[in-house]
Amino acid sequence: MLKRIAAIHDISGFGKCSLTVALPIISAAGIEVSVIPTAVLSTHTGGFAGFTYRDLTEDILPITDHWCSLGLKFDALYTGFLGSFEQINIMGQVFDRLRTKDNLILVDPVMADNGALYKVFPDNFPDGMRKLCAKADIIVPNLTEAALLTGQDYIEGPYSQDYIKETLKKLAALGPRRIVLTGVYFSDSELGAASYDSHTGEVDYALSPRIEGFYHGTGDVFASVLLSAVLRGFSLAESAQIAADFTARSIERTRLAGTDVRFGVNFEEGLPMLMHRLMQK
Ligand code: PXL
Repeated sequence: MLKRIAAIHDISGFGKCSLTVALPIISAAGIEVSVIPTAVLSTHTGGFAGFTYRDLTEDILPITDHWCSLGLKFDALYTGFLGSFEQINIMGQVFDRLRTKDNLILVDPVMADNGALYKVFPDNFPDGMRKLCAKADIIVPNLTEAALLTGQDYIEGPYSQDYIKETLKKLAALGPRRIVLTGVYFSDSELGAASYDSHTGEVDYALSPRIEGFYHGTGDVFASVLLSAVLRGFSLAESAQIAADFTARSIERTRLAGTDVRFGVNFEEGLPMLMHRLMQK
């Protein structure tokens, strides 16, 4: 039966991230996607001056309540960029209303990159995000977000396996059963993710060749593929590898084309291959 995800992120009109990435990827995976927009922006906030920003905090619970009144059920709830600090608490209420005994909650604690909290967020944002992560089944932080969530100092790689394992365990101690940590590398030639299931203790690495440059929206591409693969029945480790490969190929295509790094990655031309890979389950 067709599965259904509720994706709760902003809409950045230009710059391919959040909902403009989640929608096509999840749909291509053969999964229905409903959306709650957290904010509407002209572009994402990463490198464009003068972007517009319409906060939709007040709309989130009324949308959720309308869905509840219709008896809608979701196989997964997927949150990303939240439009305000207040939305963190509201997201907890959304989970309480839409959680069933067997749906999956994936929180991507989008708030930071390259060692720094995004400028649009207040300093206490990580404290709120830590509480939201406690309600999730899977979280997908990058290494900067992991440092903010666990209270560790951010350090640059290459990392040791011990450091990554320790970080994964500290993140699991916040509450979520499964962690997929992105931005992991043990040498300069590769980059990818580490996955951890705190019930089994299993740690796996999903690495792909590293492509130079910092491209926007790649975390959203990764998390959207990861969740799609998990819902299609792949293991967490397999899903992380599928997501790492898809993201790396998208970056490679974009770099070859010489596209402005703020414009997002060319994931679109990878969708046919992704569909093929995901349909094997
Ligand atoms: O890709 C993460 C993201 C999502 N949404 C908005 C952003 C960013 C990262 O900068 O600014 C609005």
